[in-house]
Amino acid sequence: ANPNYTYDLIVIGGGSGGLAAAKEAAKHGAKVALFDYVKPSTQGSKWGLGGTCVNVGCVPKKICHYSGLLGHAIKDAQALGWTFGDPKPAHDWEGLSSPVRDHRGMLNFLYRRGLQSAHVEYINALTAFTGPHSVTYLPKGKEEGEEVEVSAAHIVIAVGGRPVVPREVPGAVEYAVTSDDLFTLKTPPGKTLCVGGSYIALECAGFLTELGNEVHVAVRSILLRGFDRQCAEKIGAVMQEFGTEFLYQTMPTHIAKTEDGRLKVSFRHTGTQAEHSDIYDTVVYAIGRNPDTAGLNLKAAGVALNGGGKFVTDKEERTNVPHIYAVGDVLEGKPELTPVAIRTGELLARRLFAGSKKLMDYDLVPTTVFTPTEYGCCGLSEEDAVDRYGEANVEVFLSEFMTLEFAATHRQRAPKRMGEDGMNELQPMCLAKLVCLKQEDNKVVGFHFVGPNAGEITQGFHLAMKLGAKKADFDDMIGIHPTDAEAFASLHTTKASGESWLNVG
Ligand code: FAD
Ligand code: NA7
Repeated sequence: ANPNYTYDLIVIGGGSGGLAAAKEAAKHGAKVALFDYVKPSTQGSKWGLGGTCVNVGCVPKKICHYSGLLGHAIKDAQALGWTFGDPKPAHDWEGLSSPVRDHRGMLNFLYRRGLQSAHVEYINALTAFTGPHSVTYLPKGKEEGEEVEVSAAHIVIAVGGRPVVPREVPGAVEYAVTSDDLFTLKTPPGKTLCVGGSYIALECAGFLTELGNEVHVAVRSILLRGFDRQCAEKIGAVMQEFGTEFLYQTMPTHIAKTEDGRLKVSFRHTGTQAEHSDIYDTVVYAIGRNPDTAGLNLKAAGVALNGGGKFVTDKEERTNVPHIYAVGDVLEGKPELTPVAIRTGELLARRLFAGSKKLMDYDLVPTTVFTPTEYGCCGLSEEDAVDRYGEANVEVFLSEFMTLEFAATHRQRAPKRMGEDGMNELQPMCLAKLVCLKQEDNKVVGFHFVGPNAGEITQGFHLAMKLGAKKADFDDMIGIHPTDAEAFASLHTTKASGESWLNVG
């Protein structure tokens, strides 16, 4: 330990990245302090140690997603011989939000204990820089003026981000909730407006629809920007068939409380400028997240931010100040995902305290959008592959099909969608797609799967991609029958052939 400093390492932020860095550093003998403090959301929600993922992100979201899937499974069960007595199956919001709260409480406890057994000093306080090696905080129970200053040889910033609530939309700050509040709302969400067209808006809209709520999604442009267009559109189409209502090119302009306590939302169409309004019980904003860096007093340490409040780091996650590092959602241009934050934090700690040279590899990071029909992907979208390699060098193999189980249960469209085009059964809801590089023997540069359990399926194929799998390797696979993933062993139709890639029956 360096006697000039209180600690070898100070970590600011006890989320995915910060916890991983702190524990790994302590494992290699470093004296570590970790600061974590949660500022209340615009609606006053607060939570414990663990950061976004554990408290208001991946974990509660996945439990809600599972609850939604179970709702659909109950319908399938009835089509396959199950009967349910009286009263009929119905969803009780408190019956979901209460286990979400309990699970989160248990994880908060486990994380606190984990820091204790790793010998990391956990300081539950907001902190800010006072110099290049020092930070200040107000210990619990102390009054203003009794702040304490501590120092470290190295400092890791892992403060993550918070959801954007647009101050320019009157009523949004007062009445709208975000993912910081939604999973533990005290009252059932009821008729809900989700604002935003990406990952979080669609996941929230998806499970709320599956739980039986009327859900509208206001999308200002396109769905899932940055993802493969065909897959993004498939997700939109399938969600719509399940009953989610999309209001495209539409932005809320005003939110007001009605006399009976509901929310009147005024909208404007971004093209025609036409206005309309509707009444909701809940409005959820999911229009992106801002890095939580404004209160860090970075100028005291001389650390620079980009225009969006994020850190531009070198390949060792170093900021412009050599002993100050950043990991997780605060990094410019890196995926905002928990496993990325964790791995980056661990590798950094090993480089600092265990003599490792290994760098974080941000290439081929897999991800999954947990909409009712999930979408998992790894590598390039078709559009990005064409941009990078040229259309002539890209071959796309694909197949659309229906999951056997859903076909057998004759899954139906949402009641209000029935008969619109004379069809009551769902269109094939799975899409398996490989984006390949012709000039490299059809090396797979993009893996995409829309369908049930896409998260589980994509994890394994991520390994194949890391190992440089080619289309011929996929063709050599023996399928596991009957599964959806076996489609990847027999993708014969190319998009360029003009043949139909729809496989029915
Ligand atoms: P965070 O986990 O946000 O932790 C930062 C911590 O620092 C927070 O506790 C914060 O309160 C604290 N802090 C901030 N400022 C200070 C300060 N000055 N002093 C002390 N403490 C401070 N990722 C996935 O991989 N899969 C998913 O399915 C997924 N789903 C998501 C769903 C939702 C709704 C959301 C919002 C996110 C989701 N994510 C998902 C993203 C994932 O949660 C983040 O990428 C991850 O949590 C980032 O970790 P982090 O360490 O950068 O920051
Ligand atoms: P993203 O991925 O940053 O997407 C933001 C979405 O919100 C996107 O569809 C935007 O449309 C839309 N948006 C942005 N600003 C507005 C305003 N002012 N009004 C209406 N709509 C708007 O955010 P998420 O919250 O979904 O996810 C953040 C990360 O957390 C994500 O990377 C996950 O890893 C976890 P656009 O396409 O820009 O027109």
